[in-house]
Amino acid sequence: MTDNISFDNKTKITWCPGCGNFSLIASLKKALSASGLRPEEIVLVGDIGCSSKITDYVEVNTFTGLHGRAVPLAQGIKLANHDLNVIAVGGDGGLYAEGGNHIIHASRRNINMTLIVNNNQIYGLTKGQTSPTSEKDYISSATPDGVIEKPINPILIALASGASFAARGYAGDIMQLTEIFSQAIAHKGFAIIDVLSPCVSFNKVNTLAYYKERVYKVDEDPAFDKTDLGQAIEKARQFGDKIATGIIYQSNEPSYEEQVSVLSKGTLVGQNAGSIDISPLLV
Ligand SMILES: Cc1ncc(C[n+]2csc(CCOP(=O)(O)OP(=O)(O)O)c2C)c(N)n1
Ligand code: SF4
Repeated sequence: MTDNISFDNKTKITWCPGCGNFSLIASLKKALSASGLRPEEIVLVGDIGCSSKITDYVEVNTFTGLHGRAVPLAQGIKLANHDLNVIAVGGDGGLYAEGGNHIIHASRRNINMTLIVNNNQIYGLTKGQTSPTSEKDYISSATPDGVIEKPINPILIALASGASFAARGYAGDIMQLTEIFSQAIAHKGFAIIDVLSPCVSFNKVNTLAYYKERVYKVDEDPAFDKTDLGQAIEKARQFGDKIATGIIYQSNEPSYEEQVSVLSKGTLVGQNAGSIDISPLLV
C-alpha cells in the first residue's frame, strides 16, 4: 500500500503567506498520495520562478532547468525512461512567454506527461512584471500606462494544438484541484492544467476574491460533455465575468511513446541507449 506516503520533505518553504502555490502543492501531494505511485517512480521538473520552487518541497526525483524550458526537459526525461511518471510545474511567465512554443508542440505530440502552470497573471519572482496572461490595461512596473496587448488564453491554445487533456483550476478549491491533478496524472498523453493562483505580494487585481467571484465548475452542467471539442472550446473561452473550471477536455488517444517502435522493446535507459556510438552522425 502506498496511499499513506505524504511526499513531504523538511525543506523550509519560502513562499509569501497566502501565496496560491500553497494550494497547488497541497493538491499535488494529495493527488500523488492517492495515485499509488512511489517517490522513485515520479520526476517533478521545475521551471524558474516562485512556482518552480515546488521541486524543493516534494519528496520525489526533481530536475530544474532554464526559464521556459520545463516542457522539453520533461519530454526528454519521459522519452529516456517512459516508466517514470513525469510532471512539469512552472509559472505563466516562463511557460507561456519564454516557453510558449513548447505548449503547442507538446499538445500535438501527446507525450504522456502532466504540465501544471501556476498562473498568477504576472512574473512573481522578479516582482510583478506583466506576463502573457496579464489583463489588458493591467498596470505594473513594466507597464506604467497599462498593458496594451490582449492576454492569451492558454487552454484555447492547447485545444487548438491538439491537446488530449486540458483543465483549469483555481487555488481556492483544493478538492477540485486534487481531483483534476489525479485525473491528469492518470491520463495517457499530454495533460495541461492552468491553475489560477493569487500572487498576494505583486498582483493586487487578480486576487483570490476576484477568482472566487467568477469561477464555476463545468461538471455542474449535466449537459456538458468533456469529450466534445466544440463544447470544450466554448468553456475554454469563458474567461471573464464567468470563468469555467474543471476538466474542460479529455480524449483517449495513443501517446507519442506508444507509437515509437524502438520504445516497444523497453525504455531507452533499459536498452542502454547511452552506450550507442553516435559519432558517425556528428561528422
Ligand atoms: C531566459 C530568462 N529570462 C528571464 C529570467 C529572469 N527571471 C527569473 S524568474 C522570472 C519570473 C518568473 O515568473 P513566472 O514564470 O511567471 O513564475 P512565478 O515567479 O510567477 O511563479 C524571470 C523573468 C531568467 N531567469 N531567464
Ligand atoms: S511573490 Fe507572489 S508568487 Fe512569489 S511567493 Fe510571493 S505571493 Fe507567491
